Amino acid sequence: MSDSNHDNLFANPLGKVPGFVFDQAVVDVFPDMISRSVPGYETILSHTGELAYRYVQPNTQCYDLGCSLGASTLAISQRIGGRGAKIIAVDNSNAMLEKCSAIMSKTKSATDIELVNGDICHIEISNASLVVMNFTLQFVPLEQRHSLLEKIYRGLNPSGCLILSEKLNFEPESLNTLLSELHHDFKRAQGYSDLEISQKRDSIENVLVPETLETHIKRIRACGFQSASPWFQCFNFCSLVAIK
Ligand code: GEK
Repeated sequence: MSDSNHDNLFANPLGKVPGFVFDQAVVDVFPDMISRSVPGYETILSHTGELAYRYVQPNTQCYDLGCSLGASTLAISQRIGGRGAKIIAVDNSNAMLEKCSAIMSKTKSATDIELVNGDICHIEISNASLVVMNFTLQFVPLEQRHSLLEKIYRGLNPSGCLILSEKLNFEPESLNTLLSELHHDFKRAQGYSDLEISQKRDSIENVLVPETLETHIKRIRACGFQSASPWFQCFNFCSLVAIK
């Protein structure tokens, strides 16, 4: 994805900041946007591949839910070649999937990859040894999150693995403020201005709805997973692994 453009979508004053959507303008800058906005993104991607190497079983399916441009799918495919497993990569943004498809057609993969244009709350999940949701559940309406996790649990084979990466909320509010400020310091160090940071925050509010780590773990366990733990955290960004 080296043809990525620089993200300056929020660089000029926008007046009333519109709600964030995954449209063509976002797609055009997406790799730059996510790598300069999510601390630890590259680590999470490469370890998604490592966890795939451990958990993906022959002749099963892997799901990349909210695949965007396929970065997690590619990290998985690089580590599971020759197992006869298939990756099903799902997103409901047409613009994302179109560019994802162009990227996939230029990339050699030893794994069968199917791109699905659909809502992750409505697709079928079956015969899965790995389900990855890297920074996607946070965009799913709160009231649909439990049933989505239940569906993932049902679709996983015994000992199957869920990787869930999310932006987190913290309690009390003073701790939340501290971790948000550390995140904003990170973004400043990545070259974002105060205006870009504050307009992006306004745009994403009510679109990206973070929850606490405790809420995630409680929900995962309530759906039946035998274990769940963060394996990575940087500021208010975390990646969890859960085993059926
Ligand atoms: C990566 N995982 O690079 N159904 C399908 N797709 C959805 C839904 C939904 N209900 N809601 C949101 N999306 C990727 C990054 S980005 C994270 C994931 C971010 C899609 C949305 O269109 C977008 O492509 C993706 O989820 C979230 O590892 O931008 O912060």
